[in-house]
Amino acid sequence: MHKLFDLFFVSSNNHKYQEAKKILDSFGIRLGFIKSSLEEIQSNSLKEIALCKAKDAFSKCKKPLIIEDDGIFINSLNGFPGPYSSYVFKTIGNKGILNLLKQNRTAKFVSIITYCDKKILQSFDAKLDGSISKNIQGKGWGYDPVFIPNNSKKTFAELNNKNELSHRYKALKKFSKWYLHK
Ligand code: ITT
Repeated sequence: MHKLFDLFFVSSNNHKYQEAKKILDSFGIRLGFIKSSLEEIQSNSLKEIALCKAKDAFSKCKKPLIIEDDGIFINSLNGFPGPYSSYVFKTIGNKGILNLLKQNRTAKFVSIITYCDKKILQSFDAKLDGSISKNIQGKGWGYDPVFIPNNSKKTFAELNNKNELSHRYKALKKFSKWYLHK
């Protein structure tokens, strides 16, 4: 019998899964979804948080899986919200972020994908440089309506090729190269 999925994405965030699935489909990897809130330690390091999430996910699911930890880092705010991006989005949201910014609007999105199975725990990271728009532009989830990647005039929410250039795409591309040759 053929397996339906090669591996699973464990997350509470369906948007992240939908994008990861499309991206991995394009590399020939079939990604299933296990919706679950994972233990998130407080740390300034996305990689440490990702490792902890992956171990927690594996202890719950016992299947080959990936998890993802992301952050948006704003230069004029010394990298804030960084590892706290999810909490900051839920509390002050995009309007709150726009109110904090003046001239320097440069920022980056970082993604860490961590793979875990019985024997392996391995992380892949990527960043995408860009800036924060002056207004909310377009409809999208999370920070998509305010993040403009470099060399673009549009936000992630306005672009139709986000999944071909995002921080998530870049980290999953690294992961795929490794996964398909392991
Ligand atoms: P998990 O259950 O997978 O942890 P989460 O939403 O809490 O889901 P993170 O801890 O990685 O995920 O939080 C990062 C936050 O950054 C996320 O909640 C979004 O608000 C935001 N974010 C991450 N990637 C994004 C993207 O591609 N576009 C817009 N916002 C994004």
